[in-house]
Amino acid sequence: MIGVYCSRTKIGESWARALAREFGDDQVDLYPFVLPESIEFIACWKAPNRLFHSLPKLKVIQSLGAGVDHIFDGDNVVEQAEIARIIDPQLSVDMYEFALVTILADMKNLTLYRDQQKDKLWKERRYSTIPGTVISILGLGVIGSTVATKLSSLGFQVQGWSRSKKTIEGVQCYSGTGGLSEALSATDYLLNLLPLTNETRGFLNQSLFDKMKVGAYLINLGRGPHLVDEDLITALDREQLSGACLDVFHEEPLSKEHAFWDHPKVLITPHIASVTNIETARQQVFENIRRMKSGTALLNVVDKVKGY
Ligand code: NDP
Ligand code: OXD
Repeated sequence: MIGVYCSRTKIGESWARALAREFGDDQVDLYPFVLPESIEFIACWKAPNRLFHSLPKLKVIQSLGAGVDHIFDGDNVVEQAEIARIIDPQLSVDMYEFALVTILADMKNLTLYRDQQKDKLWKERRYSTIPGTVISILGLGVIGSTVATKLSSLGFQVQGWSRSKKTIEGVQCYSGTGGLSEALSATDYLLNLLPLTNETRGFLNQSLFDKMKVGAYLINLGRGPHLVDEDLITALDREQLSGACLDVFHEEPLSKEHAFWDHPKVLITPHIASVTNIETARQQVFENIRRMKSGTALLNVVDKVKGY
């Protein structure tokens, strides 16, 4: 039996329909589960804490997104089950497009002019150009490496940082703490595409901002808890950073009381940079169900020790 849990109800229903078409209605149990004791495979996004501990036959936990922090953070890792995630070229391309438009909008001062328009203010500001702009990407995994390659092919100067050293054509790759400081000091745009783990939580903090080129711009596309919110506000207020685009937050939706909403240098987007597309991602989920049944190695398995 295949269980489906998605915190976004409509998306859960769409996955359940797609799975039922492929494997039969009687094989799919959409939360709240009717037959929890029969579920062997769960397709999930942000399931309630410890839900999977109540599924005695569970063999596979399939994240319906690229990230798996919702499984580790939610205390939903169960010893007997493997964890798999979505790896889909469409997800990487969508992320690239989002990063590109965010960077160009800031380079050409579009949000500033939108604000000035409200006051009918005609005031020019210098803009920057692609060859003169340095972009640094934290995380050179499936998504980060695609974003890096594509931005580099447009003519940006691209640097990237990861746990293990990478070689990517057109991208200056760094690893380790020394390498990171060097990369940050030259950065105009910092794009976070790290997974959320115990090691990366709170990584975007005051000490990192202090190492950045004055006036750099932060784009957080990873997870909310990568960022120490108060440290960002301080860095923006004392002009260490010129602005930030935030797509992910500690709490989603972002609380109406949060200081980010009214901050003139913060652009908020509702965790929409790159969304799993059922059409392009479903085959790998179907394939993992078949592989579980035949006892062969799963696709896109997550390392339970590393947590990503
Ligand atoms: P991957 O697992 O493929 O890549 C992760 C990268 O981060 C790897 O290069 C890895 O290094 C590096 N990394 C992990 N831990 C550390 C560390 N402690 N220090 C330095 N580098 C580290 O992930 P994806 O590229 O598929 O996705 C990245 C994240 O993007 C997701 O986890 C998710 O949080 C976020 N995301 C956000 C979306 C949105 O709409 N906002 C949509 C999709 C994803 P190494 O290669 O050496 O292992
Ligand atoms: C993901 C996400 O991890 O949507 O896929 O953030």
